Amino acid sequence: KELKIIEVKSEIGAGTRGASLGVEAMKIASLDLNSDFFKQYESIEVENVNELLFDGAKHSYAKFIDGVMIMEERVCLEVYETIFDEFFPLLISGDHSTSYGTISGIKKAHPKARLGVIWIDAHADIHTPFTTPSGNMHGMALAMACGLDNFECKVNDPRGETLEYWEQLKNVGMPGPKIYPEDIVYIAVRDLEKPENYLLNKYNINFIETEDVKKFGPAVIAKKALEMLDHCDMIYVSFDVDSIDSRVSTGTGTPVPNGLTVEEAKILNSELGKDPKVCAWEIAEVNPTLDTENRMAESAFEILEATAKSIVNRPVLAE
Ligand code: DIR
Ligand code: MN
Ligand code: MN
Ligand code: MN
Repeated sequence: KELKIIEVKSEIGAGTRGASLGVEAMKIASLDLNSDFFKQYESIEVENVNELLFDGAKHSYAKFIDGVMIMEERVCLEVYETIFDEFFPLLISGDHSTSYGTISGIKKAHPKARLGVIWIDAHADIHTPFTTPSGNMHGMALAMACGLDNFECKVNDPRGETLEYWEQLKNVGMPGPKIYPEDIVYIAVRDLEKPENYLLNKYNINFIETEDVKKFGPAVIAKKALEMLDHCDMIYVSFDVDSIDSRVSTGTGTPVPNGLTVEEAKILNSELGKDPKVCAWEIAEVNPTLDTENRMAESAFEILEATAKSIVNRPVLAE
C-alpha cells in the first residue's frame, strides 16, 4: 500500500503552546537518527489557522471552536482526497483535536463503512462544551465523532455561538455521527474526568488498561483490540504520545504517569498497522518546546517509522 504523509501543524485545540512544532521536531529526530523516512513518501501540509491564537480565546467552553471548525474541514478534505487517490493517510499532527477531521474524511470516502477507532492515549477525549474542565478542544475529538452533547452529565453552561459551532462541527464531511461509542477501543487511558467515566459506563466502551499491555504484551493486546472491532469494516488508529509514560513523554502538553514504554507503543502500533482493516494512522501531541534534547520527538519518530513500515509491508492479498 502506498502511504502519504499528511502534516497538520495545528495547535489551537491544545492548552499549552508548541504542539504545531511537533512535525518539524520529528523531522529533526529523523536526521539525528540517520533515517531517510521523510524522503521516502509523498507528503502534504494542511494549512493551519494558528494565527488565531494571537487574538485570544473567545469561547471559554470550546476555545477557538471557530478555528477548530476550519481545521476539521481542511483535514477532512485532505484525508478524503488521499483515500480517493488510493493512498494510505498517515497523519502527523499537532494537537489531537484534528483527529476528528481524519475520522470525517474516512467517512466521507466510505460513507457506508462501519468505522471502528483504536484510541491510544492517556485521555479519553470525549468531552463536549458541556463537560470540559479546560475548554481545550483536543479533549473533544471523539465526542465530535460520535455526535454527542453529554448534556446528561453536564458541568458547564455553554450558550449561543459556542453551541451553534458545536452543532455545525457534527456535520463535517457528512451530516451526523461518524462512529458509535461502542466502536471505540481505548488503550492506556488513565486520566479521566467524572463525566468521561460516566460516558464510558453508559456506552460500555471497550477499555484496555496500561497494566494489561504490560501483563499480556503489546502484540497480544493489538490482536485483542482488533477482535473487539471485528464487526467493523474499517479501523482508524489514533496515537496520542501522552499514552507513553510521563518519564519519557516529557515533550507533550499533558504528560501522565503509569503509561506505556516506547517499546510497547512501537510494537502495539506496528502490530495494528499490519491489519488490512486499518485504513489510517495518526500520531499527535509532540511538543518540543516542553522537552529536553528532543527526546519525545525521537521516541515518537521511532514509533512512526516502525508503524509506517508495517503498513507498507502488508500482504497485498488481504485487501
Ligand atoms: C482533559 C485533558 N481531559 C481536558 N485532556 C487532554 O482538558 O479535556 N487531552 N490532555 O489530550
Ligand atoms: Mn492525551
Ligand atoms: Mn491531547
Ligand atoms: Mn488525545
